[in-house]
Amino acid sequence: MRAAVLTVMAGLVAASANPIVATYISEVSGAEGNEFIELAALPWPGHFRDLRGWTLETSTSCCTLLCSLDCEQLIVIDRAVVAEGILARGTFAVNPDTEHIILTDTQGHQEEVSYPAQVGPSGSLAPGQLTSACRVNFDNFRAQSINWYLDSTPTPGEYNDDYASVFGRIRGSGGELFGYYVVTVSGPNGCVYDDGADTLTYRAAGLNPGTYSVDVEAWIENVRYEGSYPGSVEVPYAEWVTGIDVVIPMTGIRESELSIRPALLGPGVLLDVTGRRVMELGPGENDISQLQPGAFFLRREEDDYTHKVVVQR
Ligand SMILES: [Ca+2]
Ligand SMILES: [Ca+2]
Repeated sequence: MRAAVLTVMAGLVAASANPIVATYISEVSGAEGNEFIELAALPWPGHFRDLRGWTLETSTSCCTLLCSLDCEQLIVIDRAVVAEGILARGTFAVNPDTEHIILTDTQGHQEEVSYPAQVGPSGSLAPGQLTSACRVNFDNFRAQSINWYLDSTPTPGEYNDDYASVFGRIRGSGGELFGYYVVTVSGPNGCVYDDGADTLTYRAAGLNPGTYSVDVEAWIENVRYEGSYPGSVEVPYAEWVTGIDVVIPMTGIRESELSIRPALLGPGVLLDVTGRRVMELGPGENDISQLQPGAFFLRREEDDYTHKVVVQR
């Protein structure tokens, strides 16, 4: 077994793990008479965010937000609320077929969405008159899925729903169960991930219709294996495609990395994937021998700077 020690450096850090990407623009509709932009704090909707003073620009309008996102809340900005000066003040308009939206926080950080360029890498997807562009932003442990899909039944004020998902089982060629795996489902209309620890089944959620390939990286102890679903997977609109099982050849590569895939930051806390506080972290080495293998988040409390780590044994 590897050393179960997590080293926390004082100050900033090693950029070897990707930071979690937080997003706020959740859904966009340019349908005439029903234009709206939905805001949600993703991938953790429990996260409070004060949006007052943030600006929301489109190609033909600009408004300043007057609201905050409370726990699990979604906020809908439309012409009516802007006209009444309730949640925002200024102007508001969204085009259906081509648009560039910029959300700017009070520090000047910007989140941008443009369609059709961004909503589907094929460059052919725009929400149009009858659909909305919806974002999925799930943090699946090490593998964060951020993707856009088109939804024919918009959900202003509710979580986005009609994306497609791919389900299956991950096993070794001798029936082996992997300690940890990451599944990647990718194609011209998007890419999503799932991962799992000590389980056979995966669900990769958040897809547009289209043709996808399914690839897997998997580990038993510190040996890494790779496999793919043979052939491509046809994904219909808003459906669950099941039985996409991947059998992985048991020819692996022994990894020499540390058992913690590291993102080292200043003193903070270790959270589990539900956001529950697992332990306080001090500078230097922290004994994590009591932790089960899996994914955790290191969070520096003073500014919520967060990195994912994966504990493997
Ligand atoms: Ca829907
Ligand atoms: Ca929605």
